[in-house]
Amino acid sequence: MKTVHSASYDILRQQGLTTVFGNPGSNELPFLKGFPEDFRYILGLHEGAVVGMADGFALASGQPAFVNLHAAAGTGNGMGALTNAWYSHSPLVITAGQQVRSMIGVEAMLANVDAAQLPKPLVKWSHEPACAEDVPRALSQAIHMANQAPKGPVYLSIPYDDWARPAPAGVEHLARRQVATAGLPAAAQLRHLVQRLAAARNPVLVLGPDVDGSQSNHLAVQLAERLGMPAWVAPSASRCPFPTRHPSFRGVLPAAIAGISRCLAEHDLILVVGAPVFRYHQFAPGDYLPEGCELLHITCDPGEAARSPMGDALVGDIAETLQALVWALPECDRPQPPALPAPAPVEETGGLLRPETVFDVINELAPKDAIYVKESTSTVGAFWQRVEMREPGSYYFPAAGGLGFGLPAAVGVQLARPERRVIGIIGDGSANYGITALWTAAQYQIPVVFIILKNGTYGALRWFADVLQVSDAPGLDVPGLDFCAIGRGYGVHAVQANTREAFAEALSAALAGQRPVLIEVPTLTIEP
Ligand code: TZD
Ligand code: CA
Repeated sequence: MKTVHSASYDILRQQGLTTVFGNPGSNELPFLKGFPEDFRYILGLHEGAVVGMADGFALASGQPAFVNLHAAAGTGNGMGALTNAWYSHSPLVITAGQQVRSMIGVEAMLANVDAAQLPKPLVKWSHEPACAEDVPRALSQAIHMANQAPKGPVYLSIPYDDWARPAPAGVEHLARRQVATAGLPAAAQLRHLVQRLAAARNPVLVLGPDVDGSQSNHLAVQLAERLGMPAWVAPSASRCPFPTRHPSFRGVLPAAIAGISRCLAEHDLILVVGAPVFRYHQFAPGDYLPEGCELLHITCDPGEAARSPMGDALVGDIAETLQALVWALPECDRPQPPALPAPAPVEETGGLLRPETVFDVINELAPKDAIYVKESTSTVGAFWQRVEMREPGSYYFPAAGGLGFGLPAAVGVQLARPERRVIGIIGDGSANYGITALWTAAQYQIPVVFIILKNGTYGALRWFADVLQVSDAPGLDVPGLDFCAIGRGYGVHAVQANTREAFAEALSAALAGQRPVLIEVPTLTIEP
């Protein structure tokens, strides 16, 4: 007899969700019963790490990732990570075990009261099926919801007595369903875009994470070259959409209203692709656009299009639209912008290493297609300047700034991309929010190189405290952490490196091996 359990595993199998990121409790055991051999269970020791790993896996694979959490407490622990998954358009199918249906009302232990309400507003869809027979269909719906543009997390609460129930008639139709989207602009819309771009005197390209998410990086390059446009990365970058040593590359825009207008002052048309307009952070009021400048926005997210305070938007598939634009744009004789000069080496004083030096060594030694998962907030500018990224899918940073992404996501990215080396560059503050992912890396032998930049402080908050003129805030330093001891405690080989040479040696050794390694590097604090 087909059960809700077997029908649901069929759906997961056919839809390619055979990796389960989870942390189990009693409500989830009936789901895990008879766990099929062609599935793998990746155990995380805290739900923040579980969702962070799944997030990295979904972003790097471009496919929905399956998560199984424990009731309300497990969901709550995972919700910080959902802030990032929401803004990075990460297709997470999150399930949580519920008490048996007859004991939810009396609020027995582990009853998730009002379960569907709990993860809102950080999911696209949240649901508890009205009866056991509807669980397989709801699971299918969850997968297709998560995977449709704009992709994002969804949540399903499933009472544990549902799994053993018989599956309803017709359930076999669910597993092979395909839901496709057509996202090409209409001919007139495309013509209008082309006309406005061709008429611009000095257009500029601003690229966001969904360019990388749709693997359109090469199309962005063609577009920039076709129109002789400089290319910036949209502020608060969570992915790398453009090769960073291409002559057109200009860097990441500042995350402030006035700062963006200053950087783009000479332009008369800004074309934003695959990013919100804009992900501001520090409040620096000013004009949204430089004087006399217009903005065009291509996005896969109707919410992004609607909430922008300026410009005209077109909602569509990023890859299809860019490809159509590249084909339709006429040749243009505007010269290519000159390449930026390479960054000069920084002076070391013999004390703590500067993060710039650490990045120079990484740039020298890491494979050309290395993937960087970054969560060290004071070193973002230096990293983008100094570490070359060429390939799509080379950079991941928490899209909502919710710390606890970096360390787990590095593990998830490495699981999704075993053929490329993943280097996690994590601050000594950030590392603590997702630290238990070290255990998962050790147990499953996932060979991430974790580089912990230890400056003893929440560096970015020190900078922010200056901006906000708060000179006396408590709680900004994190002294007394020994990440080598912590790493070893979780089963990860760990070394400390205090000099350029020692760091180069440690990194080379880590890259030569095939096991997870943690390198702790005491560093100076620099400004983001
Ligand atoms: N808690 C969570 C979950 N997310 C956050 N973003 C913060 C707190 C606040 N926060 C920041 O926005 S940056 C930062 C904190 C605590 C400092 C991170 O310190 P770090 O990196 O050591 O990882 P730097 O390079 O020293 O800034
Ligand atoms: Ca720090």
